Amino acid sequence: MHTDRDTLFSRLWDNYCEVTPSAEDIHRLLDDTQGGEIVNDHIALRTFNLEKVNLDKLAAHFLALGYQEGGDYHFEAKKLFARHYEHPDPSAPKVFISELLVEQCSEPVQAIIHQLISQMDPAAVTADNFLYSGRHWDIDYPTYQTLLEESEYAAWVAAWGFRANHFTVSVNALSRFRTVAEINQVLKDNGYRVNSSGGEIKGSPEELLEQSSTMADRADVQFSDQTVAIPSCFYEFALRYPKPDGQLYSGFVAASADKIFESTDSC
Ligand code: OOG
Ligand code: NI
Repeated sequence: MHTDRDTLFSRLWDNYCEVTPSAEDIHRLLDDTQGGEIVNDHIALRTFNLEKVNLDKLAAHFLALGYQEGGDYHFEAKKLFARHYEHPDPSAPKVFISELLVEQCSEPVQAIIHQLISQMDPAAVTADNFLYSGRHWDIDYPTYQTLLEESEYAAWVAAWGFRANHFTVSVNALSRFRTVAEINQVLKDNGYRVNSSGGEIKGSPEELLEQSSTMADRADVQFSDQTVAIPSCFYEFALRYPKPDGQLYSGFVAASADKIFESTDSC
């Protein structure tokens, strides 16, 4: 496992940019106008809750780097569970890991997911590169579509495997942009689509967190029978507010997260 946090995040970033060219463009857009470094608020990863690849297997890579467990989040309709991790060093990006509760899916979907994961070498999950190692199985396009009908999340993980699903710009750390609304305007002025599910701005000052995200880019996936461009990854923006003790809120807001998951929807 990685002993160096910066190396891990820079590998995750490079791997994410390979299928998310808009992130680099937006990064440049914000960076150019403020002339400084972009700070990552958090990244997010997705998986299935099967023993071989569950949330804990992904989290182990971050625990090894000194991360600690934060909050738990439940998404009943989407059949997801998530937990966030944060590091004692406040400059370290937070990590949001979710997993699909496979046993709650239909029998055919469960069978597909078990079959995909059975193709994996069990040693892959502890390898240095696991968190940005992509897909470890073959899948054809009709199988992807079967998953998509029932769970967009299942289809996404089946097509993309293990990689950062998004990076998140810390709006607090930007010098020229102060609000999520301003960021959304810049995105739209530059032709990007902002996720509007539940409103373009998720959360509120009262919830101590406001967020927005782009709709995912599309990138080619080589299915075993054909290559198809499908939603890949998206970019997110987060503005955190101080708690009564003066420290910025470091958790997530389940109702907002529920809508952010939809940033990889096709429409
Ligand atoms: C995670 C969605 C939730 C947040 O910041 O609340 C999220 C995902 O799409 O995998 O990123
Ligand atoms: Ni996020």
